Amino acid sequence: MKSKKLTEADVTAESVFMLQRRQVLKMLGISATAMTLAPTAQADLLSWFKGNDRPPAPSGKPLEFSRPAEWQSQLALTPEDKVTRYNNYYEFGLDKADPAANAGSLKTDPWTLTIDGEVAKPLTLDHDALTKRFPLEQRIYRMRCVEAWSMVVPWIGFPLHKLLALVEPTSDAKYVAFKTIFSPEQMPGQKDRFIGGGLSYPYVEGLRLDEAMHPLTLLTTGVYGKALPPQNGAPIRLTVPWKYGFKGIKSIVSIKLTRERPPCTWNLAAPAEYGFFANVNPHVDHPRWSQATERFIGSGGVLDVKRQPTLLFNGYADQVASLYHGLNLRENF
Ligand SMILES: Nc1nc2c(c(=O)[nH]1)N[C@H]1C(S)=C(S)[C@@H](COP(=O)(O)O)O[C@H]1N2
Ligand SMILES: [Mo]
Repeated sequence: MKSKKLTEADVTAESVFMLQRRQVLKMLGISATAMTLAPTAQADLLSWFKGNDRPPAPSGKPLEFSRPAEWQSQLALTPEDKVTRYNNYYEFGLDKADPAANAGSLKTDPWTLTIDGEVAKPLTLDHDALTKRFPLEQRIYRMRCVEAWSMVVPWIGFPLHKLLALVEPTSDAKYVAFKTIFSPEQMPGQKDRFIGGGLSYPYVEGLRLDEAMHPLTLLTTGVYGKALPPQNGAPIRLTVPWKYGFKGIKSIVSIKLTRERPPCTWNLAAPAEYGFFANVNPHVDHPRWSQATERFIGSGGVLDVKRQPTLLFNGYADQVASLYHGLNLRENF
């Protein structure tokens, strides 16, 4: 880190923000004059960040769900403790361990999810409706982060197209825009640039309507048989298995059908590095690292690093390649 202050120029990649906790503390420590934080606010942040003594979220309640054969898999699963303890959720800090340590206090019930915009029948769903309005299915999906690690995860949820059918998109609806809850009181990363990695909040994402309607696209309310823990995006998050993980926006409060392509958080932060489509593609490298292979996070210990080839569309090419017929995937990354 050359300068003591993060600037816009530092907002270039997820890996840039993988600062060690002590580096961030150091930055907070030296920032008393550099930053315009009131002394009490800074003390609050320091005590928050030293935390990891906050109570962990209570385990999610067991869900009722089916296991449709077409969505199960013979792939080895990433163990539950890794799925729920190795996370990206910058609203709660930049370290992979931060979300599990810090998201437990996020209040996810009551919750309101609003679906509106270019629709004939806008809808709001409360917390109970999220798991009761549509039958839940377990779907075992590969999950590939743009940082070149991957997991195989047994998600539980319902296909987004069922919800979209209910609200009846108008003929002007071309895209679907998603938004994470904005609650700086509960999310230290939204309150402070250092903790939140310099992203702008609330986190937003978007899909083309045909991508949103695809049978693989899931609104996810659970994992490993139980309601999602907060660090994985409770009470409801998006899962688009053929795209990089950052498209999978967490803790959604708004779904809006739009005419124009909606803004996306990582694309806004670094448009040359994170495209709107973000389809997993071994042939289109990130400007600063190769996407040809990935580190699979399985049941082994830290030394058991399994490198495997990245698959086009993350292994779902036979199901989704037709969505991109005639599109130059190198230009539209
Ligand atoms: N609101 C919000 N959603 C988010 C993120 C985030 O920082 N904030 N991180 C994204 C990234 S980069 C990844 S890889 C996945 C990680 O999901 P997981 O922690 O459940 O594996 O969430 C995505 N959704
Ligand atoms: Mo990611």
